[in-house]
Amino acid sequence: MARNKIALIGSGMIGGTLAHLVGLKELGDAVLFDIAEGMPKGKALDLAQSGTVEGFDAVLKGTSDYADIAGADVCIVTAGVPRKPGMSRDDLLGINLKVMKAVGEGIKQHAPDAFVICITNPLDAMVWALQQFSGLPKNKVVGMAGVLDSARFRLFLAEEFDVSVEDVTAFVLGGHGDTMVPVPAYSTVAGIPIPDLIRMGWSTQEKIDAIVDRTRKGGGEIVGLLGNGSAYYAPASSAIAMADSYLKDKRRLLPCAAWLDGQYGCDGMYVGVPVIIGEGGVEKVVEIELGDEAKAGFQVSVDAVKELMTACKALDGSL
Ligand code: TXD
Repeated sequence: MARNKIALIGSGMIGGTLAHLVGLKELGDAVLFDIAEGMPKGKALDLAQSGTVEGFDAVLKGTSDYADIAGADVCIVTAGVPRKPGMSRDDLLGINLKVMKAVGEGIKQHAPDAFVICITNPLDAMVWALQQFSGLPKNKVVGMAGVLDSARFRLFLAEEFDVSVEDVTAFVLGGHGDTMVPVPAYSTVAGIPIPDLIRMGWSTQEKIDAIVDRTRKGGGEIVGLLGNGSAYYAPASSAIAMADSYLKDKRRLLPCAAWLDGQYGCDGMYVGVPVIIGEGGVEKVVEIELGDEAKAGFQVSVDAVKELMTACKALDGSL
């Protein structure tokens, strides 16, 4: 049986880590695509050589030619540029929007049947633009942010409660980072909701609020410590969890930026909600009832995403 083919569009820090995970987890063969010429080839060769030691047989190929992604089962998109000093948000948006256009056209032409996971920031607007430019079915184009935000939330909660990360589940909604909306009532330790744990004296509301705040700023904390670039291990692991659920039809329920047409009062946009990912892509958007606080927080998130979409439309008339 042929191995799965996973195309990584953008072979920088996250792209390289994704390829390593694809090999280690034996998810399939990986194509590392980048506009930079030698770098993806060098990474592919280095990673293939790590496979000799690790004992995986994946074919890893570096390329700058979209033809090489032909027939990919999954495309994970990290292509773009990070914000540099002196660059406004609109400058960044303009550049990454053009990148999404090129990537969308490349995927449309060479891998129209793929499940596409976008990681490029600003996430919720870029995944929307990528779907529009590629014209792929909306349930086959999804954005990664919530899995990462909830992973950060879970880690901090596990540390606070002094329990295994395995037993902590966290529920987050909304846009990536600052506007994420954690829902403590649906976040648990082995099924015990956080509000109950507070009542049991395991923590205090103040401590949980501080953890929520740290989670929202989780990306910035790492950027500050690294001094150069942004997080890549946890973002790569998060996208791999989504790809794995699709390729193995696991039907995991994960928070992802998904296309909404009416759910949560949103129409024609992408924002972070719980979805089921299976062999059909995003098979279901799970609509939960939100309390007033979560509802208000979600609306702030939605408005922020809409503002970015308006800015994208002003930059590219075809949107
Ligand atoms: O939760 C999330 N969604 C995120 C998002 C968490 C962490 C980082 N997040 C964003 O992912 C970050 O703000 C960036 O927009 C992406 C990728 O992060 P990474 O750390 O991998 O960035 P790099 O190392 O700069 O890699 C980007 C690569 C680089 O090699 C460029 O040469 C390439 O993208 N690039 C392109 N590839 C293909 N096609 C085009 N047009 C292109 N332009 C740049």
